[in-house]
Amino acid sequence: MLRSELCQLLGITYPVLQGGMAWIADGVLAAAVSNGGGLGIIAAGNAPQDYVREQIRIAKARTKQPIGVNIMLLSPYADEVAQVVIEEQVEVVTTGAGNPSKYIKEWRNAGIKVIPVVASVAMAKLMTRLGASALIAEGGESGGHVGELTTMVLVPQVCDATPLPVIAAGGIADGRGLAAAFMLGACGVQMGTRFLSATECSIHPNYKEKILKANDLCTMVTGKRLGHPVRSLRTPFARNYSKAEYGGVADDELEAMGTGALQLAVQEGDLEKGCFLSGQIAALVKKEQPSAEIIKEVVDGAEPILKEAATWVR
Ligand code: TUI
Repeated sequence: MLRSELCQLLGITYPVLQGGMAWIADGVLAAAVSNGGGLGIIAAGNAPQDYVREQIRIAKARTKQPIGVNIMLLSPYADEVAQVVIEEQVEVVTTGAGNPSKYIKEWRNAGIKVIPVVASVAMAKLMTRLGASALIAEGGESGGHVGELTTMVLVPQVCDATPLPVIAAGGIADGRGLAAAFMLGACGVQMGTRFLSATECSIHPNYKEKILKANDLCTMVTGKRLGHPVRSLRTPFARNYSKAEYGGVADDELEAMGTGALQLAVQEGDLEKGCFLSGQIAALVKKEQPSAEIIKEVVDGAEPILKEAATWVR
């Protein structure tokens, strides 16, 4: 069975994490992933602390396995949510879209395993120095907030820069991706887009359908001008936003255009005004299925590849 040091570190069966997708990854999805042997992660996104606390309790009522919370560092509620994970005794915290330095010591003192997402070698080195338990090296193939580097380029460089376990993310949705991540030196993967099709993922049916119908060129990146590049499906919203971004619309107007667009996609399935976050790998997501089945399929797909690799002529 495919296992790695990450399984021991986090107390999970398979080295698979579910990405903390804002407004999407709730307590129900996280519990299903953890019950399936991976690590389920609740996304705090831009939500206030009460929402996050409620989702943690929902997850804990559904699973005895460890769960994680992803703290989106651009959130106005990041400081409060940082306390909630301590109060609710969450096992793992991942962070995204920024530098979590000021929180790490307190989380570690509370016995929480801290796994920051890094998008550069410099950030990987800083997080290692400050006492992270592991790192997620996320390439720009991923959905949502993206860095500059691709997974192929980032993962081996982060592995060289740290003695910590490295989890690869961005562009991974099947056994080939998991095997490739191991080849690059990672000891686990985080998948977001693949879990959008999970039975337990409660996004609007329009969102699921768009993911299941996506092709290789279906995503684009917007938001670079305001310094927060975000990858989403190429929809009317993304095209209009992009036009505004490069057409001289003022910063505050641009900011206002993006506000609430993700919720409109997730909750209303609004095909015109919704922002449908997705990674570039959406075309590999073929059907709706339970989270546990997704994890099993990915792990079972990687095993023969990694076995065969041992026989390749070098
Ligand atoms: O965080 C994500 N993905 C996300 S967060 C999100 S919600 C959102 N809402 C409004 C604006 C932006 C996002 C949707 N998707 N992924 C993890 C990730 N973190 N990718 C890249 C990074 C990252 C980038 C820079 C981590 C650290 C970093 O450091 C910069 C610095 O030096 O502070």
